[in-house]
Amino acid sequence: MKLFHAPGACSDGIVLLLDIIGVPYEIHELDVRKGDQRQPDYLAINPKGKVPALLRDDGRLLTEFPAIAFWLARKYPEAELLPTDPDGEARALELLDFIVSSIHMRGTALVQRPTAFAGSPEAQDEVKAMGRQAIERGLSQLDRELGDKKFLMGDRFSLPDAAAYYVLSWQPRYQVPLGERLENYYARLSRLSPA
Ligand SMILES: N[C@@H](CCC(=O)N[C@@H](CS)C(=O)NCC(=O)O)C(=O)O
Repeated sequence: MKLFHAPGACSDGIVLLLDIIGVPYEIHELDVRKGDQRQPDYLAINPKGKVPALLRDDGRLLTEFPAIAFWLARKYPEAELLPTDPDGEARALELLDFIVSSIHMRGTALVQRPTAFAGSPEAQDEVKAMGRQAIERGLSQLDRELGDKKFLMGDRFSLPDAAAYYVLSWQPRYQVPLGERLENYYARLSRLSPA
């Protein structure tokens, strides 16, 4: 299994999952700031030009954080990364999708790369402000979802925590205060990472 990964990107969450599962894997590192993801050799493997992408042992490529995370949880059930009852599974996927689609794609992506969404510097400032608002709303919701639990689904680490791990690790870039509860939660998640 080979993970196409950029350190400091959302693929950090997949690294965390793979390390928790404890399965052997290779890393192919890309420098997304230098534009490795848009080079023809990578586009030939993943035409989306994004990380994470997971090349499975059967030669199939999986992209999109939630799909990779779901596949890993199902492929390695002994790691217990996803509840098996329909209600628990749906709830975990609901949280995972919220973090990736709302906090990352509608929040941090706008703050970190406003040039991808608007042309003029004024419009880019507006995009950044909208992204920051989405992060504020998203983090408040995440804080409510966490409540006094250890992890988002309770006492056990599960898939949505891996997405929360990468999104919270970006806080110095988007500069929205996490608050004490999310700070403690992020510290807990960081202790699970061997990095
Ligand atoms: N929806 C995708 C988002 C992936 C994504 O945006 N990856 C970023 C890194 S966090 C990337 O590859 N950026 C490089 C680029 O857009 O050129 C997923 O869930 O995997």
